[in-house]
Amino acid sequence: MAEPTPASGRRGGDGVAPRVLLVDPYVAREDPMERKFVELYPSLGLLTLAAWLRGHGTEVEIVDLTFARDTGPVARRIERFHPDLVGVHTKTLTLPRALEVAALARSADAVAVAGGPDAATRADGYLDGGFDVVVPGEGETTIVEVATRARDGKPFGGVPGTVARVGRRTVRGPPRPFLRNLDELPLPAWDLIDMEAYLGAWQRKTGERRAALLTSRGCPFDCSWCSKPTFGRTFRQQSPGRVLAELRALVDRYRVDYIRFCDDVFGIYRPWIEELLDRMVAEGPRVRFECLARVDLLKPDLLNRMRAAGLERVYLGVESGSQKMLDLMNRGTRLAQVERVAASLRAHDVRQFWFLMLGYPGETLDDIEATLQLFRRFSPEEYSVSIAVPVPGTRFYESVRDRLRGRPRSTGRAGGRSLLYEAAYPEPLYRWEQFRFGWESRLARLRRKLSADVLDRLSRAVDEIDARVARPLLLGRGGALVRLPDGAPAVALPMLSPPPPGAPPVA
Ligand code: B12
Ligand code: SF4
Repeated sequence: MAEPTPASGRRGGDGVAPRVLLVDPYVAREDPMERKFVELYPSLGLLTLAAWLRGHGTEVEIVDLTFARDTGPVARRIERFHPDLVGVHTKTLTLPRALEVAALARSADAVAVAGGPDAATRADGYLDGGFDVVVPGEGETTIVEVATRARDGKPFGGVPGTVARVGRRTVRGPPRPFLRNLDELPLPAWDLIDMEAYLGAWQRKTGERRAALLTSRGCPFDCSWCSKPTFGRTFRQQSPGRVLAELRALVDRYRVDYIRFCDDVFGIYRPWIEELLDRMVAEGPRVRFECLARVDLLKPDLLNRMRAAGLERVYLGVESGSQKMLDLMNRGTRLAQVERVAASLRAHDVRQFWFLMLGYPGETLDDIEATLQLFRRFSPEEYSVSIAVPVPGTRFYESVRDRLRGRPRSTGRAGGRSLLYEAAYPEPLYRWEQFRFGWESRLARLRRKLSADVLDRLSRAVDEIDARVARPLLLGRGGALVRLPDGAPAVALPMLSPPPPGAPPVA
């Protein structure tokens, strides 16, 4: 195969602006989690890329398939816009649609480029599937160069920050340095998508006009199961002033009144978050907000200030109720911190969403029990309890590499609900444990309707079933019977209907 060059009739040299069509192939109605767990926000990666391209002499449009039925809108836009390059944002879940878009691009002689978390972890798969180029890391500077080459009909092999095919060889260009100063990023190109579709959907659902905002890129912590394909362990953040400018634009242009800060961890650097919160209070705009935080960073005085600035809901990576497991995961957090923060959030009337994980190597039934007890004590308003997913490129993955079952996946459709490696116990045991968390959560919601005594008895009833029936069945002779062969579809126990609310991590 020859090195890919665009055959586009638009090749125009220096005088003509390259044309780039960016596509988000996520079709919400196809996401099995969407109705229950997914909260719809546009991809900030794609909106920022678009704004950056626009600021660098490129004509750019976006097709966002979130509210569409299929890739029809992409075909129609390609026909009208004649792009030199079609750039696709990828997640594991959206792979089939991404490949369809690549085929549409190629049939229109445009260069097909894939970027985002999924393409970053398996570039070869995307090149095999019809993409010309993959951009596995930060996209801004790289896509400008790739778009110019696409317009000029130049080859892509060896371009920094890309992976491309030269003949049959996969050629990885040298790494592209990360942007040093995130304040250089323009405001996301909200005008290129239908923001009202998102805001209106939120308004109907919650009465609030919700939008997402990102203040940093990357995370300096090193949890052993965490995959960071795009930004690695780097950490950069915008100045509080730049964040406030974006906040104001959202409020002024779109009447947004609720913000989701989408950072991997919000407020890692204490002086930074203090300045941001103080200025939000002093200068406005006043919005309510939610974020993902670490229990070791949420000190009591900080929590007070966050609440005063509008904090409504916090996502916490609690993961386990066993200190031994937190240490094995290299979480860097203490159980005492979880307990302090959980109690404090309750006292401040802030909703808490806990991420919990079962099945990490080294976990025993006692550890699972400790997690359930912690969950019972604090009954977070929302939670997700997933079965540990060994994602390629992580230390966890390396440690179970010789025990993988079926095709290893990064988080996607079944992520968090299937056992993807030979863990200590069979998959049905973990499914059963997920059910127990669901049961506890339902009981907690009935607290106002039923007496403490009745609730306690219902809770103990499931403990009894667990001790006398479920565990002996799943781990003893019966356990051997339900053990799944490699790659077999998950066997749902009768007790697991309706499915446990333990969803895979949403983000
Ligand atoms: C915020 C967030 C959400 C939000 C908003 C989602 C959205 N619309 O993007 C919500 C809560 C809605 C969400 C939902 C889901 N999410 Co989410 N989410 C995140 C999170 C925390 C931040 C995303 C972000 O804004 N990053 C910052 C931007 C700047 O980075 P970026 O998007 O990667 O883009 C840069 C580069 O990747 C590259 N790039 C990206 N696209 C392209 C395209 C081209 C052509 C090029 C050249 C470059 C390029 O350039 C960009 C700028 O530098 C990430 C984790 C993370 N740290 O990235 C998970 C993450 C992206 N989510 C994930 C998942 C699985 C989901 C869900 C599928 C969950 C589910 N349903 O089960 C849904 C899908 C919903 C959707 N709309 O796609 C996974 C994806 C893993 C994978 N391999 O698929 C991640 C990586 C978390 C994880 N580690 O598991 N998510
Ligand atoms: S799990 Fe969260 S805190 Fe840990 S490394 Fe990943 S992003 Fe950072």
